[in-house]
Amino acid sequence: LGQKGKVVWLCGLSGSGKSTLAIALEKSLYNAGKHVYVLDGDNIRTGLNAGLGFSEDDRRENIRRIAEVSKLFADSGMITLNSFITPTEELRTLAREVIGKENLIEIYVKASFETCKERDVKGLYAKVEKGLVPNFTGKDSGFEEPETSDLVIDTEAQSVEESLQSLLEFVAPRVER
Ligand code: GGZ
Repeated sequence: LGQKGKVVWLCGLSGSGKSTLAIALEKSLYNAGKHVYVLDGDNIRTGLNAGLGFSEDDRRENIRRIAEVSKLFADSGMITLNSFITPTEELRTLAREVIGKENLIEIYVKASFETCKERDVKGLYAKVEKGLVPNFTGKDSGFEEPETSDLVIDTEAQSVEESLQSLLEFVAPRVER
């Protein structure tokens, strides 16, 4: 039908602000009349990817399925906002290859491990400190800083409002059709 959606992919550490920004962006784009949908751990790891954990292989399968699903969403005309750590260049390349660079906007939501740990919105970093979370990203599982993102949002340097503003300014003109 010639419909073309887009995939906006937010990567970054747990607690960096990805989901907060994805949900705020969803609201703004929805209010502008766009068909938009957020995929994150809450609706993916509980359903489609229940059973996948945080080993290297599981993360790869997690990202692969998410990329395939968001490609279908994009084909249906949806703007999909993906909020996943996507910790390595290998995984980001995988997503790029599945979705196609022309349909993908890659955004790095940047905040240091220390900052995320201080925020500890969900109390997860406290559990990590107690040794209760194996393979935690930034601790005993790696995070490679993306170097080819289309946009970097520094949530340490900017407030949520400022971050959303820069995100919206960048994304809005790129999802016009
Ligand atoms: C990283 C973990 C882990 C481990 C549970 N490492 O901030 P959250 O809590 O609500 O979201 C994080 C989510 C990360 O899943 P992703 O699918 O985005 O990861 S990946 O892209 O690497 O596949 C975090 C929670 O799951 N969580 N255990 N060990 N994050």
